[in-house]
Amino acid sequence: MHLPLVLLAYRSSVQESTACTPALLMLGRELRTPREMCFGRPPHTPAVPPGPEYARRLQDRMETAHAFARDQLQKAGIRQKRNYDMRAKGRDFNPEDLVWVFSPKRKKGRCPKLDCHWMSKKLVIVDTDCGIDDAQAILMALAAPQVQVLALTCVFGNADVNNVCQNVLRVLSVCGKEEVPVFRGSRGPLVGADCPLSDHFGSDGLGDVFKNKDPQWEQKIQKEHAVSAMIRLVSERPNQVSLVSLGPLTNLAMAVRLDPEFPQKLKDLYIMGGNMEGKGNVTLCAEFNFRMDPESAHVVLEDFLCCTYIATWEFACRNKLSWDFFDTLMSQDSAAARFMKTVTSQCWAYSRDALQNKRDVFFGPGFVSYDSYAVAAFIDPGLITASQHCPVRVELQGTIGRGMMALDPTDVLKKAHKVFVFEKCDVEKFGQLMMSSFRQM
Ligand SMILES: [Ca+2]
Repeated sequence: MHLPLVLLAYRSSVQESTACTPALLMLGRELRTPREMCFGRPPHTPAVPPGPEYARRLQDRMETAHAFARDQLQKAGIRQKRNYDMRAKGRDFNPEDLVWVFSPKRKKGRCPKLDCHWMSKKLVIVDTDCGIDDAQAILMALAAPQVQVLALTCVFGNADVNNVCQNVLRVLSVCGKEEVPVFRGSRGPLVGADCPLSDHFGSDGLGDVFKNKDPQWEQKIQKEHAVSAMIRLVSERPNQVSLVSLGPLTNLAMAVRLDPEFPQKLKDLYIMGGNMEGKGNVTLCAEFNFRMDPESAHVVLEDFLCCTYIATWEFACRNKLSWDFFDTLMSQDSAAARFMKTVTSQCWAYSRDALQNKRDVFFGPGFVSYDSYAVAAFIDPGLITASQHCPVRVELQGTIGRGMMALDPTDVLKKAHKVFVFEKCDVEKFGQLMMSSFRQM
């Protein structure tokens, strides 16, 4: 007589705890009911005559069954989540993610969840010294439908950090994404300053084309420092947030000094910077982002033991796009394209006069949007078709070598941690991603 009692308890506890329809009672099949619960001694043994005592015992038994059913329901939920995580082909999903469970390709008798490619949004913090190519890279991240930019953290580099903040705000307003928080970070390198700020993209970083400044810009910057914001946002979501670094690595080095666990809490790290062939763009052997703060670059490559991907200067140059592509990109009818056309219009870095700079001398003429490679690799890892997996170290000494990144494929340094140094990318797909990001904004 008490088997129906157990079923009744299941049903009521399901309805109580989930407020779901009786269809959820199907879940009862999932529950593992101990044999003695169904077939053990019924509540009226030893014999109790009908009356208050019998009712009390029955009530006790009901409550035990309720508690058991609730516990089983919780465990079933955890079991289902674990099974999904182990077997599904898609990415992990997190609490509060919205997922679509219907699959038109569903085969009869198979769980639709296991046929779907579940995608939760990829979370990212972009650390930037916002010059023109950063602006383009940020536009790309903001336009990607599967990406959520948690924060933009600013660092000195292409311009003074205050200019960088204003440039980031300008990019956000172009694409109507003012809700993304902007944090001000480091104003200079960890040690000294033996390299002047770049005028590569004009003195303000955006080609010196904007005469009007937003008088309210300072109020739009968050009060919290970029480094503490970075640590907070990542600590709140351990192993879910990627970090893309597009400028000198000062904020990142400070983050690991403040919180040594910070790198382990990151999902992964993408860096635009450094070099792999000893060719430099700012000094003979060093790339700009690393040369602006070699000590920070050193700290990051020694202490960030998370999965790390590096788009070096030579990699970007070797995977350049054509100037014809650039013309098509800029002539699109969108706010982003008009903005980029304006900021590149008077910038010598976007001049096509061949052999005017080191890049053209080494790699021939072409359009290179450096920072976009790091963001693109984050958005679609499939774009990278070849990379080296090896330890790296940044040289701190020397008039020629300071700031240069050295690759160690033969393990001379005996470093346990290896990084991925990009070698080749699918340039056509990269161009398509860039083109579509301009179209959407
Ligand atoms: Ca940059």
